[in-house]
Amino acid sequence: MRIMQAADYDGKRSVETGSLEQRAAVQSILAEVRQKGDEAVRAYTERFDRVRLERFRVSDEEYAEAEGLVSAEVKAALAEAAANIRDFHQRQVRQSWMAMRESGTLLGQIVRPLKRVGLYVPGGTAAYPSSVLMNALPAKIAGVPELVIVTPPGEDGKINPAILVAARIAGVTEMYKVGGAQAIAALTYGTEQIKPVDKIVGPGNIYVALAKREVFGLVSIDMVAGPSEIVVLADDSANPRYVAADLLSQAEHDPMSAAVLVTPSRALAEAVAAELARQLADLPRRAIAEAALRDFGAILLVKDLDEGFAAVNRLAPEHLEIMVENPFDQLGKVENAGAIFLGPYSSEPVGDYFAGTNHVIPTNGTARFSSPLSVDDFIKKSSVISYSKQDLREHGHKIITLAEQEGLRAHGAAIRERLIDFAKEEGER
Ligand code: HSO
Ligand code: ZN
Repeated sequence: MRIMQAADYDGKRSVETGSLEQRAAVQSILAEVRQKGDEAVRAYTERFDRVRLERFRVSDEEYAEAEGLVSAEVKAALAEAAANIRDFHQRQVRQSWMAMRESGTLLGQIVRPLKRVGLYVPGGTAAYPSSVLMNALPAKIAGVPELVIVTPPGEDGKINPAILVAARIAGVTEMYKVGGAQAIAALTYGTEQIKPVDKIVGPGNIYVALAKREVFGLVSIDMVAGPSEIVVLADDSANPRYVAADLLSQAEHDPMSAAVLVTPSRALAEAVAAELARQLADLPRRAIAEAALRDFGAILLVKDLDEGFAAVNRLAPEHLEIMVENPFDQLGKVENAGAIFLGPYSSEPVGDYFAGTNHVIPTNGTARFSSPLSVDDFIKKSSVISYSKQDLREHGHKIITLAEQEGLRAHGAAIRERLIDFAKEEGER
């Protein structure tokens, strides 16, 4: 991998906005499904997934059949991962609150779950059961009563059994064999077989991403996440074998994944470059990882750790590993990073699968202003105002002042109607 100065690497990857043709295709799919419902969904499924389905909903028998197709070992590991994810996300739950003032006024916030959420799960080789858990469990913990999965069927009309098993572990029992932009359309507008949702989450291909962007506003969506990224900040104390292996773990996701080492040590830089070449050799996804390292990977030399943190904060990576002596002493220097892994044993895949933190994390520098998927993404809040007579009597004239300054007479009048009564009561006393 290229070794260069930190200042020469910008790491920005263009956000996929799709070609004109792709956008037009998505728009016409959305319009068709909106007009014709299931009939259009069926036709697109036949065209893109090469299977004709009368009913889209996955049956109880299909869930049961999947159970027999997944090893006990995988099931047990998924179940334990799910328990860890629940544990971590349980701590994010917010309480509704009310605050009463002495004047009798009460203000508060009611926290409620979204009612119905759709989770898109990609098909093919990008069908990750771990991502089903990461998206579904925070929704469940938020208290979302209706959580539905849409996912494209294979040509045999079936769904990857591990996806079904993960869904069952997460407690999702409503699943439809529909993918692509037609699935996003069905979730947005509703069809005879699929009821519309309030929010759509989950990763998908370019058509799914474009469709989500298009329907945003009619429904809510999660972030549109890009290819995975990892930045490792390491000094001489780091093991080059570990560093290289962790870089490769994210490089194998996508030819556009970014894997970057930032280090003040030239010796480590060279050792990691050699390790990368060695470890790449027998990876099944070597071609993908190689392309990612070639086009978006780099080893950045810095003069010291402080310059290293400046580079990290500029990149705002999805995943940051800190492999230096006493990593905790350095934690405060991280301003922008989606997930921070400390020390030699916090390898990134620990977070992808098992620790309990969410693996849906902002990419492409967006950790500057956004956060990993959490329970917050599945709730909404309502403000509650119960104003007391005493407060309105005391402060009403200020509200009238502000309303009149804005030229909004009716606003002022709404307050004045009450103040008139207060004045009358005073007079009667
Ligand atoms: N690292 C990916 C998530 C994932 N890894 C799923 C393995 N499976 C998100 O950045
Ligand atoms: Zn991963």
